[in-house]
Amino acid sequence: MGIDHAHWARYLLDGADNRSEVQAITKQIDELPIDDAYAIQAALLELQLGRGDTLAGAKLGLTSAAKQEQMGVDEPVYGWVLASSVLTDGVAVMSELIHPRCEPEIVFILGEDLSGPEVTGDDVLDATSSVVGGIEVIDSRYEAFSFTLADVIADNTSAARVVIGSDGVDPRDADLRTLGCLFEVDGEVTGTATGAALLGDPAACVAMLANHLGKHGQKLDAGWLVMAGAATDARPLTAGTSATASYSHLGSVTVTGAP
Ligand code: OOG
Ligand code: MG
Repeated sequence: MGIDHAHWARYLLDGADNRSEVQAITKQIDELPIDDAYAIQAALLELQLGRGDTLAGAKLGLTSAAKQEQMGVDEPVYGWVLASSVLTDGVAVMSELIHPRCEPEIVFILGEDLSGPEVTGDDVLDATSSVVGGIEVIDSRYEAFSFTLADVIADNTSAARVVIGSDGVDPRDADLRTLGCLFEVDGEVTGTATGAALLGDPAACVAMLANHLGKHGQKLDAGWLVMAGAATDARPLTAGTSATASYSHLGSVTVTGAP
């Protein structure tokens, strides 16, 4: 019998809604092929759109060695960003999440559509109206924040919230590979990185995402935001914790864990 995508989508959504972690899917079935994992992700998105949410963009994850090592998964993943998850700088969030973590993100704001299969990093720069700094709050629905590649894909790559800074640059006015980021949690530096930590070039990551979507007959839309993936490892965002990502050219962004 085939894998019931709608069932597992509902299972993950219930975990998020009930704020309770759930057992990894791969602990319950013999095999979860990557195509089925993306089909569960699509079914989950359909449920979320069905109750009134809208798409604000898309994301990559596990595009840096730091993140791949932290999570024990060695391939990039692709997911969706819902409008309800996008926050502006300075807010306190999280009371409704399970075990949130935060991580710095370079965020592309698209001025034009990008549709694969043959999108290049240069095309991404052409289609991008600005690049801004952000912090993503990820929240795996799985027990102990632990998963396989297929599990994390099904779970929409742990997407939960994203805080977007206001100081954008034209992507042609800054070399995104040398763009620097300093990540601090409660005043302690927990990570530093440059854009090149993202598979050599953040724009090439976004091109990979556009090409992945192209294979499924989908595209990145003008007006969307796209996260290229965290360049440092993620840190717990517990109540009262404050995290700041400071970028060269892009200003800084802060998020605080609410009780
Ligand atoms: C998966 C999400 C990865 C990133 O930027 O690498 C991600 C996870 O670590 O839970 O968003
Ligand atoms: Mg991320």
